[in-house]
Amino acid sequence: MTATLESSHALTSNPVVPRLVATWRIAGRVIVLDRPIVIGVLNVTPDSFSDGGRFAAIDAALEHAESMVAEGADIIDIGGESTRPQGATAVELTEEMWRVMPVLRELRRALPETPISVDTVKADVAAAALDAGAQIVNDVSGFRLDAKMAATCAERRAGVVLMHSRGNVSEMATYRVASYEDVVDEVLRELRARVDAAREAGVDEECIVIDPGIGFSKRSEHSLAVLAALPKLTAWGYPVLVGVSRKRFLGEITGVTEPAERVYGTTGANVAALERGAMIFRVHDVRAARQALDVAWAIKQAERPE
Ligand code: PMM
Repeated sequence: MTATLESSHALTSNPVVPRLVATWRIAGRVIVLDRPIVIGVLNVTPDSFSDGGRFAAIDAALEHAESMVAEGADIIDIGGESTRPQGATAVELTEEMWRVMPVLRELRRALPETPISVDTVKADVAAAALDAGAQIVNDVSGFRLDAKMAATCAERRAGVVLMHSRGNVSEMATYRVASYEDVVDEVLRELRARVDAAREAGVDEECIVIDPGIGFSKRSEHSLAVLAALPKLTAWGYPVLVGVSRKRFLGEITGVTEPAERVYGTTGANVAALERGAMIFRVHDVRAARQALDVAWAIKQAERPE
């Protein structure tokens, strides 16, 4: 672990010592984690192609990405395979490429300064996206499902998000694989194994971000326990990402059944995660996340020793 990463995380609860800043290396660029990083979600699944033709869909995706950047997104995460419990059937490689690549190429042209992440479990999609200018691979399987994924990312020195989940694409967002004796211990152990595997395959530690996988093979009580225990994850020294946006556990707590209306619950969970050391936030509602996290962060920065 580099001094920068270790020191920054070790010092966040000790404001007396000057704070060093953590970084995330992503294919030749560096993201400085000196404030919360907001990742805007750009799903290019069939639902997003449902009205209008294909070109209209690409235009709409671009417009959506541009508005997320205008609202304060630091990174755009583009995904062509749904993991939602109701809609998750594995997508063929050619179909996923067809969904993701044209949008990604246009995005690269329209927003040359914005880092692009590709949300995929397939090494071939990751390779094509990285070669077309994406810098980050966000793998919700933590490199479990494609044996070539780690080497694909390592060769290109891509930024990687290693997320905890269990099972394959069609079961990972369900409760089928959600039985735990001690959810925090097991998630930590299983995610550690993914980090170790990535390191062994040559992924640079400065490229790694870890994610406990909120709502993935986890019931609400599991997601809450894992969020409460985030300091155990941040203690490893890798930047921590959380994806709580609009998720089912928020609906179960608040009674809000429509995912798009869960922005207040999302905000609460993001701020609670920031307080526990998460620095990267994957969200649908960028404006709300940007403002809430910037304010919570400013308060944290104003902490004084007792
Ligand atoms: N959640 C979803 C998809 N991709 N990636 C990461 N790293 N973390 C997450 O929590 C995550 C993810 C599912 O959410 P969506 O279907 O609403 O995009």
